[in-house]
Amino acid sequence: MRIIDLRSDTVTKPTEAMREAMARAEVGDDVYGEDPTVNRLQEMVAGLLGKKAALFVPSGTMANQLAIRIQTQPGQEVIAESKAHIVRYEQGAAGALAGVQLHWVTGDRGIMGPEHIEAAIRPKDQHSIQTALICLENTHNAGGGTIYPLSTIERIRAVASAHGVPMHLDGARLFNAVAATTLPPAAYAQHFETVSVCLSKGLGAPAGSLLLTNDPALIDKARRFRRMYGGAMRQAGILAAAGIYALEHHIGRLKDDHDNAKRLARKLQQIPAVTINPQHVESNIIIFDIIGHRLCPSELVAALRREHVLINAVGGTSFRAVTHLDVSTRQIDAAADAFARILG
Ligand code: TLP
Repeated sequence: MRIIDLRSDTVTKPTEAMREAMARAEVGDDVYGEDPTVNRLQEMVAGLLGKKAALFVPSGTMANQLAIRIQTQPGQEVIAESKAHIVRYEQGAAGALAGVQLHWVTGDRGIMGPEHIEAAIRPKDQHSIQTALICLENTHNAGGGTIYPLSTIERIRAVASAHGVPMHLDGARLFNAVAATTLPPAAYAQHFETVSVCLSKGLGAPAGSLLLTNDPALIDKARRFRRMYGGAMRQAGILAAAGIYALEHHIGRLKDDHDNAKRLARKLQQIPAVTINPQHVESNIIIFDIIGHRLCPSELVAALRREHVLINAVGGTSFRAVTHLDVSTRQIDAAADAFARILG
């Protein structure tokens, strides 16, 4: 039986058509700026997000870390939500590589309000550490794929501008927010000095992310640090071609993943041991709790694996399932049946 892999949308494999686009890609040495396919991808994404410049990098983590490195000085502070990817899943890179301290703010399912940000910005006095950057994540992964209301971003932006603090958007899944709201990506991106987007989540490319900004000096700086961090690639056009294909063919279908996520959430809600509010499922990520079951989280994950369903335990009683282009609606129903058999 085929595995139903709901651990992440990062597990998606390139389609035949994407592989063909990769095989056909015109390439050159991107360290010399001579890979035409990388250049085309960078222009395409900059255009989509309404930014002047883009830099192709191997991963979302690198894009986020470059954004932090180029906009801060060691000893400064970066505001981020307490469950943000930058806080939880980047191996402390902001401290290790940029020498900054992260100031965690707890949001509501990952979404911070302007009042939280106002309270977290440090006074500009001799004693206080200085706030150098504010990071938002949209959609918010550990918050359960939550989408920042544009009005909240606008109000946070107003606070940031009043204090002269730049903003970075971890937009690893920005296109999921775009698919869910039908807002253009630039409507979000306009409020941030830097934005990172990923091609290897729901868009289905095998690797690659971009860092975007309007400031050519920031992109030059990012290019140097990309080299320092080991992320300068050569004939990267093969990967960029997958990204171009993904952007041309896979944005529209993200809505199917959101429908599948809602469907799974509604089915999980029928199981008494599961705590979930399907209304909280806004995109392709489902976070739910299993409380008081005889199996501990690792045993539950193992039991589901025996039924060919893969999910992640994400701490305490919480679990995460993520829908994506390699999971059909029929497989969602089969996964829900497996949950019911094990937990019922
Ligand atoms: N997220 C991965 C894991 O690292 C947790 C996943 O399975 O969801 N920003 C956000 C919001 C992300 O969710 C991720 C990956 C990244 C950045 C980093 O992307 P990569 O894995 O390309 O470094």
